[in-house]
Amino acid sequence: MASNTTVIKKAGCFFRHKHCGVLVHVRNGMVVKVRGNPDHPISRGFICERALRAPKWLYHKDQLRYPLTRFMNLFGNPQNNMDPGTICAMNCLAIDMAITGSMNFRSDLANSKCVVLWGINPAETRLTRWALLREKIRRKEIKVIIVDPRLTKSAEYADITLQLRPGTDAALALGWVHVIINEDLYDKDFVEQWAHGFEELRERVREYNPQRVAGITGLAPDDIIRSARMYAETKPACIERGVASDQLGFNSGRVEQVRVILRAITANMDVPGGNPVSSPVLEMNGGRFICDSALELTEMLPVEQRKKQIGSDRFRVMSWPAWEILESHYQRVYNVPEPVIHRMLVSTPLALRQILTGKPYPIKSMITWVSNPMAWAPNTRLVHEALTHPNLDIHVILEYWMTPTAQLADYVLPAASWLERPLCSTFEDSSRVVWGGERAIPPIGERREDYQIWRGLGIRLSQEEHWPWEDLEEVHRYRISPLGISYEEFIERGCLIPEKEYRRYEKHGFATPTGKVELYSTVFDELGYDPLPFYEEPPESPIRTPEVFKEYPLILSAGSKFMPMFHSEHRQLGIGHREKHPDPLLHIHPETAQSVGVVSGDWVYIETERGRIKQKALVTESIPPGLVDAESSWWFPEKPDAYPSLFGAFESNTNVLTIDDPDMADPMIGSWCNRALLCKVYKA
Ligand SMILES: Nc1nc2c(c(=O)[nH]1)N[C@H]1C(S)=C(S)[C@@H](COP(=O)(O)OP(=O)(O)OC[C@H]3O[C@@H](n4cnc5c(=O)[nH]c(N)nc54)[C@H](O)[C@@H]3O)O[C@H]1N2
Ligand SMILES: Nc1nc2c(c(=O)[nH]1)N[C@H]1C(S)=C(S)[C@@H](COP(=O)(O)OP(=O)(O)OC[C@H]3O[C@@H](n4cnc5c(=O)[nH]c(N)nc54)[C@H](O)[C@@H]3O)O[C@H]1N2
Ligand SMILES: [Mo]
Repeated sequence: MASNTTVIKKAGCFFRHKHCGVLVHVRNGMVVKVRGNPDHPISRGFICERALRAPKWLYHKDQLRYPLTRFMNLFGNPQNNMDPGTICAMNCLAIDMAITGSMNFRSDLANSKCVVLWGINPAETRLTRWALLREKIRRKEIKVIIVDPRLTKSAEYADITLQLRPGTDAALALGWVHVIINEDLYDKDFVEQWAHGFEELRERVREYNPQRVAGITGLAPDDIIRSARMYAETKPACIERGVASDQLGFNSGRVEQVRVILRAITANMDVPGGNPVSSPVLEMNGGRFICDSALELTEMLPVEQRKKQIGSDRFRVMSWPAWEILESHYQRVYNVPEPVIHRMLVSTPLALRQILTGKPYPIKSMITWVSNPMAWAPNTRLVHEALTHPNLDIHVILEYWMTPTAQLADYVLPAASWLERPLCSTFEDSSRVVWGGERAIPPIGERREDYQIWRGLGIRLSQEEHWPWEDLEEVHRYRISPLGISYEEFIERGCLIPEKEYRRYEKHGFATPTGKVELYSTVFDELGYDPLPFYEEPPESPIRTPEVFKEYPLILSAGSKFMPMFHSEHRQLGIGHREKHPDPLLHIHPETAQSVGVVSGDWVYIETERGRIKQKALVTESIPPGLVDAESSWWFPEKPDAYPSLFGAFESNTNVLTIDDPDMADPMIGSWCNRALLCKVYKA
């Protein structure tokens, strides 16, 4: 091949939680250009600025190319996964599984006539969904209800905007159930045949009348009623959830519980345009695609080892106790060889405390990959203390860059990026679509696929028989082998979208103990939780903690996500993202700004009972008075890596401010509280 020939590789972008199909132009073995793939069935040529700037990102001088030490031996883990999923969607998955035996938090926007954007800002965070929604709005095909304290870009297009007081989501949702039952707007056939505990639910929601809910949420009673009617009467309707309600502490799990109930009683569950029920392992081409669950070998973990999962006896819905109740029902209904997914994640605040105390047993080693806990995890000082504590003998990280977390690790191994490895993803089986893409270039320097590092570890532990595939491409070829298409065809198509069968429950019921959607959850009951949903004030609020409110009179959301950043990534200078968005921003209403003597562009301190950070004020009317929103996960690669700076890890990161007390976490899940906090703001 002539050296100046450009080769085009069909890769799958991995800069966010959706894999757009991209065409990577490679010349002389170098990535020179990335463009959208117009033939990709889902992304259809869409590409965002992050992927456009990928060549600058890939060849940035600070990218890690060589290991910063050698590797060694570890392993042996009772699913002690410290993962942000606890406060990001996987908590909803656990609630959905407990109540319906299936996942239903995803929405079928394409076929829907009414969407509830529940604490989600797709214009900044779900760009392909946003494009689809805009198109449907333009064609007047969809009504839009927004549940968000801020006026986001989507609010311009909304039929009803509900700017509720932060953290009161469960009350609003219960108010909707009240209206829907009271006004006979529920689907009697579905409720009669497929729901368990309707009478108990009716009794419970009696107290959540629109007047009372208006008092809690700060909304007008009429808006609560109108929006409940619109959701219940426009068929089909779906609820598109965002991450804010996953991060409310105490009441988070209850928000999702009521949303499941809403989908069920309006018969929007598992219909086109509603919230499809997904039993991912089943959906994948009838079990013919080899799922993550099948590769994970969850069932091989010895039963006595399960009990050791951190917090398993405490946060029981996202752990083995729930799985053990549900497993036989999954088998009864789905009858597939693989275990059905049921994410079991530990509550990060508990895991960090266990590193420090060594109780109930010591944690001596940690492997971090695709993660920067010094940025994302709650209580940055505690994270720092745990990661530098002598109890933690060894910490290995697989990374692209030196991050504040990598800076504290004993071994830093350079990871191959999405341009240097092939893709075959089902988002850990939470999607029925299988995304695929080829590697654009071989790994640079000594970078390895994350998989190869894990495999190396497995082989050192004499587990050869479980790691027969040498690299990811071999794994991917194996995974699609039962599908009857070649690997090359898979890459060419860019993704596989198996046909969706709706209302499958009509054949075999739901995978719950009653075989129905449990409006009254027998699983929660058995695990020692209230089987019915209820509202509870956030851990910190003008009502629960008026004495704190006196000193910290503003409500803080920490914090909304924004383009072009993805969590703590893309902060390096020289790619173009930081140049566009150089500083961490605090959104503040003009009246609030005036009352604290601040104008746009001022550096301000944001202080809670736990600590203070510095961000730049952005005065805007999109946020209501009394509420401020601070961007999360900030650090500064250009600042000194040495102490006390540590890349500015403590300067502007909202996780210095959030609540990580396990007693204030959601008692079912262990998720902590980043939203609806109390703070004060003053000029720096
Ligand atoms: N650009 C960009 N895109 C991303 C990401 C990123 O970091 N950057 N991250 C990805 C990931 S992992 C996730 S989880 C998603 C998150 O995507 P989103 O769910 O859209 O996340 P947020 O922007 O955090 O929150 C959405 C909205 O919740 C509102 N909100 C705050 N408090 C409350 C409350 O108490 N109740 C309600 N109802 N709403 C509230 C905020 O005002 C905000 O507009 O984005 C994904 N996409
Ligand atoms: N206060 C507050 N905290 C939050 C949130 C919030 O809204 N407020 N949001 C939470 C949410 S929703 C989420 S999802 C989390 C996000 O938290 P994380 O998912 O941990 O995201 P990052 O902190 O950006 O860390 C990702 C790191 O992985 C590296 N990386 C990326 N891809 C790969 C790869 O393929 N291989 C390897 N080895 N490394 C890779 C990147 O360089 C980066 O340093 O943050 C959570 N934390
Ligand atoms: Mo997330």
